[in-house]
Amino acid sequence: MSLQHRVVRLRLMRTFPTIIVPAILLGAFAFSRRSIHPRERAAALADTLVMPPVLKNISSVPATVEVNLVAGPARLALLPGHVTSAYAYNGSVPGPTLDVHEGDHVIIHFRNNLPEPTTIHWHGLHIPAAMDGSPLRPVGPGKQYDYIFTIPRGTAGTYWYHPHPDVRTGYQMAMGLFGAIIVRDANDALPASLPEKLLILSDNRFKPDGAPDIADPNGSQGEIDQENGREGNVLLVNGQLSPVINIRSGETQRWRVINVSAARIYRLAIPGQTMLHVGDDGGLFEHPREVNDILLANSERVELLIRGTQPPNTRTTLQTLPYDRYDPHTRPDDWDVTHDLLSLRYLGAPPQPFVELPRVMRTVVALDTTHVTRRQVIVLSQGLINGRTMLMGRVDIRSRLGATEIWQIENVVTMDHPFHLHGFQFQILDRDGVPEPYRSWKDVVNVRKHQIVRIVVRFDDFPGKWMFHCHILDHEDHGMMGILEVQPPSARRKS
Ligand SMILES: [Cu+2]
Repeated sequence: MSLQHRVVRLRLMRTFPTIIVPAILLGAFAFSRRSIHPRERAAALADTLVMPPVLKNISSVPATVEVNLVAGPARLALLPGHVTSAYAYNGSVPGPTLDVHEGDHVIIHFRNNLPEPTTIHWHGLHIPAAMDGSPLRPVGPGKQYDYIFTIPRGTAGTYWYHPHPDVRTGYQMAMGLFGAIIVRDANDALPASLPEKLLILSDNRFKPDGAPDIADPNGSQGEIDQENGREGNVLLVNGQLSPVINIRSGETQRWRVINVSAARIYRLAIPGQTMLHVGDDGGLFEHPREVNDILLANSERVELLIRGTQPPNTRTTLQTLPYDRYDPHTRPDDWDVTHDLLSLRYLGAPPQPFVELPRVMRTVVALDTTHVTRRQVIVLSQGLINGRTMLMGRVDIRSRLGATEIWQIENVVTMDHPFHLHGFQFQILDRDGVPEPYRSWKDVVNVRKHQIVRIVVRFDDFPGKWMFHCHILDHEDHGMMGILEVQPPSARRKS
């Protein structure tokens, strides 16, 4: 961040009052409970939620992150307690986290040890098309590919990576292939002292022996999966069942949450307390939003500040509340059931005062819509985009490098479709004509049943072919996808 930006930020921090929650009330609880034995306290201090390993940087060059990443078969427990044959990145599910800074030069030596073609898509990153890991550039079994890119400035946030081969994305992810990407800003507006947790939310369906239960596409369950997207009845956080996060009364934790589920949309809530929503797909936005619950569609990310507003020695849960994304004809019977994802356990330690937070975290400049060169209508119906399924050899939309466009995404059917554009972050203008209440950077937007969402996007860099698709993996694998070609100014328009 430049000095000028820093000065602006400091000025904004002075202009707006800070958020401080008084800890006085909490103090009353602190001494009313039994005292805890030191040994008990030490055990209680450890979260049972385990963070995925971090990819090891093998480069000694400053601002360079060079890593080895292998996708291959593995024997491990996708369902805790049941070892099975799975797919894994570097032998772990979730895969190891790619932890980088803005401006870093990233080199990923990828090797495909799977018995089938795959790719790695760096979901949400603004990088050259050849590095995007789209279905257009499969990496065959036994083959290697070096993904090389630079992390653009101003893109600090939470992203993720996953396979994106033609037709097989849902299968490979159900087998265990997904991992997180954290892009850091050296001058992050949030205090570095906040404990940070990464929560990768996945679901899966298992056979009795613990192997992923992937339905025969011609059977009745397979047909339902194709319609609804494959939902599993086992909900996992970082591959774990009902793990525990400890929190101290008065503490503030920074959670980065990623929905890697094939079809499940989460509506996250913590009974008894609110959450501060501070970031979206493309990182922090301007002002924290206090929310009771938050919707997290497939492939979306949120950053949340979780404040320890409850008294010591209490416990609550992170839940996913019912959310009706379904067509009434195939809506599952248990759609209205609330699921617990993890426990939030308040330690016995006396409350501490809440940390001060900036009211303005990052300036998100609105994309200029006064020079929009085109308005594009995208119609989502069941399994189709603009009435057709994807063809690898066909370009569906041609745009010019440097153009700013408004895309009007119309869902004309009775189920939600989360729409993802590769390579470019966009801003949501409005949903059914209602202006988006806050501005943030997004790469996926859930377009609800019969909803019209307008987004604005600027193709500022990186010509080439880019996917846009529904992020319900079963829909994507069955062709609910199209190809955008961003053409340099010199290229002649073919149609
Ligand atoms: Cu869809």
